[in-house]
Amino acid sequence: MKLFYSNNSPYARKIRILIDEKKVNIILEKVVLADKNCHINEYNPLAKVPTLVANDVSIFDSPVIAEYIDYKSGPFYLIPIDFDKKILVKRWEAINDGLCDAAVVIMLEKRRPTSGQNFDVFEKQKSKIKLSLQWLNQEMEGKKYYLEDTFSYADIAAGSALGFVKLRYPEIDFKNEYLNLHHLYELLMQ
Ligand SMILES: N[C@@H](CCC(=O)N[C@@H](CS)C(=O)NCC(=O)O)C(=O)O
Repeated sequence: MKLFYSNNSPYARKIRILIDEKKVNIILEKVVLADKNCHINEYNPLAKVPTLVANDVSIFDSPVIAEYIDYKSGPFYLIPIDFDKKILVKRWEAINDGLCDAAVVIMLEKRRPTSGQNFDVFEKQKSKIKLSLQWLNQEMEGKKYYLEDTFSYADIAAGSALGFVKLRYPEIDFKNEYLNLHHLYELLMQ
């Protein structure tokens, strides 16, 4: 199996951490998306990372790759088998991925010439980031890890998303504004 990833992609980082935690033997191939010779579209028509190739089949996007890797590499699972618990984890992943989506939109808008930048885009995406962080912080109230105080894929998704938000927006004061997320992040970094 081979995973195509790029350095700063939070979606790919999520998968790389999962691979590490599950000790799965997967070849990692770094791609540079901006490179004209980048051949990721041979494996994924959307030309996005992460993309996993397993038994000559391309698998995407990151939530699907995660399910595949976790399911294929028992005997312990980081995505619960129990349906209701699994939905909680997948919902949590969706918000964390959405957080990254909003941060990426802002990042791309900032790269446009200043005269062409749309203020409304910044406001709309910033609001999504703020509301998502508030929601995640609230969900973590009184918890060590997200699901039943046990490390799971939900925590990997949060760690990757929070790391990306922290990288792009170092001005966000997690300790004062989102204390539960601050604690979770500190724990995960250990
Ligand atoms: N929903 C996708 C998002 C993947 C994604 O957008 N990856 C970015 C890198 S962070 C990418 O490949 N962008 C290239 C492009 O959109 O052309 C997933 O979870 O895998």
